[in-house]
Amino acid sequence: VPYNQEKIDKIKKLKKERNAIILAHNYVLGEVQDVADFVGDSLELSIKARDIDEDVIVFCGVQFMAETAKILSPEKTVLHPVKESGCPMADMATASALRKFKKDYPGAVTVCYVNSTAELKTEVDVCCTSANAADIVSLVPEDKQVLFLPDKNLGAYVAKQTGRDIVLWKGFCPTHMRLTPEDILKKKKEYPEAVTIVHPECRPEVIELSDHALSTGGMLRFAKETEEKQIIVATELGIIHRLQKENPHKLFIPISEQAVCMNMKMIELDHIINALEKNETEIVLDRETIEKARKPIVRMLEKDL
Ligand code: CIZ
Ligand code: SF4
Repeated sequence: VPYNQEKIDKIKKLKKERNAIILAHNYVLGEVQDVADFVGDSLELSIKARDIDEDVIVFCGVQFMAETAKILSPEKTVLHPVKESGCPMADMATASALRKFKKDYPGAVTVCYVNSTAELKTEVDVCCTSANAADIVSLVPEDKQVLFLPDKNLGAYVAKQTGRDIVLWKGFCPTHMRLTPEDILKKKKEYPEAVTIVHPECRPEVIELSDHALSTGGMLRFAKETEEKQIIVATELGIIHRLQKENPHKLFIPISEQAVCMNMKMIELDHIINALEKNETEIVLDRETIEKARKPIVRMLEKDL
């Protein structure tokens, strides 16, 4: 019996009482992933949030993810158990700064990584995630300039994949930026047989040294399908929980102990109990923001620019 069985039981009971579903991102604490009804990357979580039947969504991830769930299911109650859990990358691009920036690129198409605020999404043409960024950029007509934000690393990677000339915003993920080529080289030396998978939020020189750049959802699929037995994982450490659970006979080697996003680790079981008992903290967005921010997300989901 897990040491926290009492809390798990309490969450199950509250969930039934409130007709709630728990969604969690691949980076949150293992015990939170285990109590969730669905765990995924941000694209999978968006699709799930759009199609949900329950009245209440408890979103265990960072703020922008809970906002995206609210935008896609505005009639549902969306609870974010620790409201301080934000994404520093999302905060690197404000709507007013983008409005100014766009003036220099009239006619350009703005492609916005979902790791961004709801307010920013009201000012962009289409969203993407790390799982579909190249597909989405490929939908932009060849004669149009692409502005990509907020992540310069994902943007540069997509430019390389698609062969497009992309104007990059200067945002980044502090967690992935901490990972260096030396980290990869060190692990490769220790595990010469291993294959390396990397998140495209990493620096270009880190991606360069890896075998496959994938979203967290892509990493999980890769790990299941590959014949490889040793896999170096260059992304936030929370993903190791599912990788190891779903592939008990393979060895997953975390790139570095530094690869931790503190924001993703804030949510604990007690916060989920509190969220369901006290309705904390409800995501509230005004009608206009929801309507405007919804457009680029729906364009992404329907691949219709
Ligand atoms: O926050 C991140 O870095 C995300 C959304 C990763 C992923 O691939 O799901
Ligand atoms: Fe934001 Fe990076 Fe944390 Fe993802 S891992 S939530 S991009 S800071």
